[in-house]
Amino acid sequence: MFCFQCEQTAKGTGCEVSGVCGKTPPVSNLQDELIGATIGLARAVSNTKETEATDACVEKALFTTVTNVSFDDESLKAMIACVEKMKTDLDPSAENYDMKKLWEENEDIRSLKTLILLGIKGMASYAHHADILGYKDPKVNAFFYKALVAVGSDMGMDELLPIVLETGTVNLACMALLDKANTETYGTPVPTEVPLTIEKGPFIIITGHDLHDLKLLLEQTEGKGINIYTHGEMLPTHAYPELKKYPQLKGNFGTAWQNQQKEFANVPAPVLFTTNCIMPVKETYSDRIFTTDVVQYPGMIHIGKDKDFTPVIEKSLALGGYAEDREMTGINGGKTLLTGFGHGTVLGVADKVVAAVKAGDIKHFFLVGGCDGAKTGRNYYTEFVQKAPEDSIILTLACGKFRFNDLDLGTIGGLPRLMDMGQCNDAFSAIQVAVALAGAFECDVNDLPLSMVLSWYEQKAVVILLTLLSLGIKNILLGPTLPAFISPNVLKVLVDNYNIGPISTPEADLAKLLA
Ligand code: FSO
Ligand code: SF4
Repeated sequence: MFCFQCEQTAKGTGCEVSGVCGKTPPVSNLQDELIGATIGLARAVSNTKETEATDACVEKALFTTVTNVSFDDESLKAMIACVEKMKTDLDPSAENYDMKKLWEENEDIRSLKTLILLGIKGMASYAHHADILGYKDPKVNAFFYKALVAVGSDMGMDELLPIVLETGTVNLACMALLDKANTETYGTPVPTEVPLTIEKGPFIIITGHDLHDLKLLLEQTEGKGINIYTHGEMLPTHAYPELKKYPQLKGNFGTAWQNQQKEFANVPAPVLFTTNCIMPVKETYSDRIFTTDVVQYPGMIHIGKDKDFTPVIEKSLALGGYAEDREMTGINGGKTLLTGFGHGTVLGVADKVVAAVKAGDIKHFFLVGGCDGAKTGRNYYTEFVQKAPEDSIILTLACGKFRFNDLDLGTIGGLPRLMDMGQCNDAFSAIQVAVALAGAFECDVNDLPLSMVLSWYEQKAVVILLTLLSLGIKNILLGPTLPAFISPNVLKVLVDNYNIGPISTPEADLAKLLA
């Protein structure tokens, strides 16, 4: 096996014996085979024509190979067979691609092709969520084929580089599509305080990014005496009017994905995984894990397309939950979390924000966002937020925020200093706010008192980074380490053009960014 797609890759260079994430060599090889077959399908489509079925298939295949999504060889084999059949039906002469060729390529070509491939994996997850709600953008789907064909091609650096940036540009359209899908379906998020106390009685924990699964679970648990708690990236769903109206949507359980093996260990409730970030399931809680959609783990009960959550509901009732209310806290001891500051809310008070900047009450904005992960160096983000000056606003998103989202940072001019914009895909909101601020101050986004301090773990973060670069955003700080798939020459291009750099210490970075 060879895989270097995520931040925790072995030795910072690549997993070759087994995955640090728990991915076994057979699963890794099947995932490569699936991508190779999907490139074959993309070739077939480019010789013929795409269909709704090929679009959905490509999205699903790409999403399935994102880190911490599927550990299940049987479902991967079934997916490969399905992609193969679809390809053969369209154009039997189209050849699959051998991913070994990619891993053995010249390091700069490999680096650029990997950026494209990982970018479309992340983007495919967003396209898939939008698709579930009935929203599609043909430009996004067309790009998946183009990008896949490029990964399997003999293109050189000059041809690949523009496709890397195009990946970012198309992902902006894809995140906009998902934003539209989510807000048109569930309403514009409103600022919402989310309790961390788990009330007594049966409950279900739901994690991942899929709002539609949560909605269906809320419908199916109505009047059953079961409470629902979000986990991880599901936290921002509390802010959507059409979801928060359900009285049994009570609060949030636990922190970010990398703590699940500890946090799920003694909980008298089932956990439903709707998207990624499932870790190898420990025996202590394996009877309580349920998966749905692309998430698959051998031996766990998988809820199929019918979305009948009865097994989860029955498990919850059988386990019964806690006998008394259980007060829980965030990492820093906070008892509640605040979310719901999407572009709708923040731009709704834009005049207030602009006035506070003009009056000198707000001197700087920081976007501290991205994924969480297991590395100890990630304390950087907590310290950064704690040490940021009191006249600064912190915007955040994705699961990295669990390091600091229970901190009370106070307010400026009636606005909370720490504003959670939502899931990783809500980077769209951050971009909207940045563009609006640049408009209000009649300057370039790079001339705003705004700094981006990002954390990455997997492929969605990769594609968001490409989007920011495609918008010409400079001076991004990235941590906890730079990706293994960025070759020295490609890094030089990124540094020369965008001045991207690694995080150092909170003190030094704050001094640099505020200078
Ligand atoms: Fe976190 Fe996982 Fe949203 Fe990622 S839950 S690490 S960037 O999947 O997707 O932020
Ligand atoms: Fe290693 Fe990450 Fe790939 Fe898992 S996803 S095999 S940890 S590089």
